[in-house]
Amino acid sequence: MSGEPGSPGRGTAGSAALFARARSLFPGGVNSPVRAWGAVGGTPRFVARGAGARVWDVDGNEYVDFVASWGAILLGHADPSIDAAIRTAAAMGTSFGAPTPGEVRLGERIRDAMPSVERLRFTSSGTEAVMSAVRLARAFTGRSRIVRFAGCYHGHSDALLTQSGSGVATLGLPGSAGVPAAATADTAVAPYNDADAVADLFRRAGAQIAAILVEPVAANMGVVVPRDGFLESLREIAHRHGSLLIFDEVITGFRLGPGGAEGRFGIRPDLTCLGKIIGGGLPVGAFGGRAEIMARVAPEGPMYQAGTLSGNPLAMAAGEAALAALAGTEVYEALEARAARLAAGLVEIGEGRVSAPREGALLSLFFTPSPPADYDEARTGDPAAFARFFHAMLERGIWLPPSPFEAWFLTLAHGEAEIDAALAAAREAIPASLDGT
Ligand code: KE4
Repeated sequence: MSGEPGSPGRGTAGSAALFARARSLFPGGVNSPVRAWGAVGGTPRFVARGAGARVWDVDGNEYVDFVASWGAILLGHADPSIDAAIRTAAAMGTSFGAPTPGEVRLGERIRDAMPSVERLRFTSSGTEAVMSAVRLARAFTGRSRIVRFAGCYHGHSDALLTQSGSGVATLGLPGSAGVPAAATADTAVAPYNDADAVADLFRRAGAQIAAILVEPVAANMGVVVPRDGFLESLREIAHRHGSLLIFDEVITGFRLGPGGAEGRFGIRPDLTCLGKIIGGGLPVGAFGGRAEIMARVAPEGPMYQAGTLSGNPLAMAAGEAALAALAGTEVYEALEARAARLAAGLVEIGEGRVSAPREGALLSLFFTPSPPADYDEARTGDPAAFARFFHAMLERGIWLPPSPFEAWFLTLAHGEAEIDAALAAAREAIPASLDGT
């Protein structure tokens, strides 16, 4: 096997050569930080193609893929229905800067699936969706303060880049350079799962708080599930103080079930942010909620928000094909059963030295004896052990998210064989990682 270890058989020369070229072009050689493998080291693999649950790198190495475009791919790579939808749409033009029938059809599908989304607007990323929802909450309430949670990640807009998860956590950054103090002065950060801390913030400044912003299942510090009653407490606190509850469902939307976390937990937020799955792998985001709130959005209302490619016809076509394939609960029951088998298998292999928290089909692995309840606990895991684990799995053909602060993403194409392969690799990789070899 030529090149560094970590490639199942065919070496890494092609990825290494591309990475050298990429580093002269892009900061860190990548177009999004987590792809640079900063937390685990080694040469990031360049993907040549994907199909179903698998991807092949440019050297021809095959992997079972648990990144799945960070959750945007739920049907599986190169899904024929999404491929056909994109081709059909592209043949009629790629973008018009005008309304199209596809955005109406996709918007209706989302509204039918998520009752809290009475009206919505599409964007081209999750960051835009959350940034817009925060601005809308401020416009609707006339207040400026936002409460969010350490370790959650809501995209890279200035006001939300403090103690964030995902790539910010992966790089060990407190926030981001270039964000002026004024931009985060109105953002208060509480520990996830700590409703008392939120109640305390509201006791002190409730009349100035526009919204609570939360990932209903945290998936950007690894997976941290909400304690019983946590989300209900947030709903009650916000309502009592005339603030809004915003669910960031960019990851959980259409992953935790046809109604996302809202449907799974039976809690109705005032605003919801979506992304990833609703675009079928193409650039997309959306924010939506109560009609009276959405009426404040321009051109109907005074809160400005816009986007050249918002509602892009190809993204709408891909999203519509994706949601059409997800209609009904059977697909989710099968997906969740496979995620449950994987999580249980990882814990059994770890013999009390690892935890694998899971909600629905969302799971991750921590080198901690019990599942973390918040960001501080999530950071007690041994990063060196995770890095060893990542590469040991990669060598065995399993491509995990290259950070302990991310979720593992299954697709409908992850069948029993893929779960068996992941557990077989883990049976060697977990002990080796724990023993430092
Ligand atoms: P985008 O702007 O990356 O489309 O979405 C931002 C976002 C918003 N809200 C949540 C809950 C999210 O998880 C994200 C983005 N997720 C990360 C993965 N954890 C994107 C991966 C990346 O940054 O490359």
